[in-house]
Amino acid sequence: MDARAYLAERGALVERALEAALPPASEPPQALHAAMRHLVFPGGKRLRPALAFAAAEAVGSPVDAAVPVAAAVELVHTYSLVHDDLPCMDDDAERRGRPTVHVAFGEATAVLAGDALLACAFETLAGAPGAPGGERRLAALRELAVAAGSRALVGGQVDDLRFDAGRADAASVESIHERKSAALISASILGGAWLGGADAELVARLRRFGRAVGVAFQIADDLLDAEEESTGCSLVPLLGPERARARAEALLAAGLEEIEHLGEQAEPLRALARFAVRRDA
Ligand code: GRG
Repeated sequence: MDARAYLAERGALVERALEAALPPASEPPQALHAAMRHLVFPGGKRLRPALAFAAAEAVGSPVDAAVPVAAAVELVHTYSLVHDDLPCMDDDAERRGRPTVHVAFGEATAVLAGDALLACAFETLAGAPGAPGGERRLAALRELAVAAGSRALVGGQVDDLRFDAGRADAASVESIHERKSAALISASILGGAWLGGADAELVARLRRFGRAVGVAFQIADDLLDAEEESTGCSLVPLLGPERARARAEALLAAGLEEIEHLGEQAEPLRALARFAVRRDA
């Protein structure tokens, strides 16, 4: 199973779901809606939606079940990038080769576009009144809310901002990775699993899988940046690239063990996990 082929195969489903979730740029206030769409279209790898689809398939469900969660996790991811690029955070002028949202639309509109993307994610995952899924939809929604909150994404970002490389150890770096990156990756997988009908035991296994793969994904991202002399929150300057790579591989192996029993139907999920950590598929 080739991860890039799977990402391409599921791409149309993600684009349609995101298009349906977001107001058109022609709807007032036009600048806000255009700003919301700016970083969603064209997007990045769409890794998190693909993980949601692959998790639904891994638990024996048709992919369609995961559409609401696939759109919602990409919207939360996009909001976090819009805010992360702001002058008060990383102060980046470009992302994916294009001007960031605050450069294109102004800082105030970028803050508000991020806020609206976050709200739009939960509106999308909740669905219209009477939407199918019931308790399972609520479980997926809760996973996403926890992953986006102060004990995960936002708290991880706060600790990243005040990170002190001189005092850090590997455990504190991984704790930030776990909250800032792995939590949303896990919520993508768990949301797909809940909507796909997984039982509690399988959800627990997928939670451990998602945590391991998510942390390994962030280590891999830091290795790509190859900022050995950087003082940022990264295992690479702390352990050196070889040991950081070995840690990512060990996490990947431990994660894959959790889903070993799932058989052929979990192949896309395994392939995406390897791709997230090695970026070579
Ligand atoms: C400001 C609320 C707030 C949160 C910021 C997500 C985040 C927390 C910061 C973004 C920068 C960062 C290092 C995030 C960790 C996850 C990561 C490596 C994101 C990039 O994900 P990809 O590779 O990006 O999936 P594409 O462009 O493919 O969507």
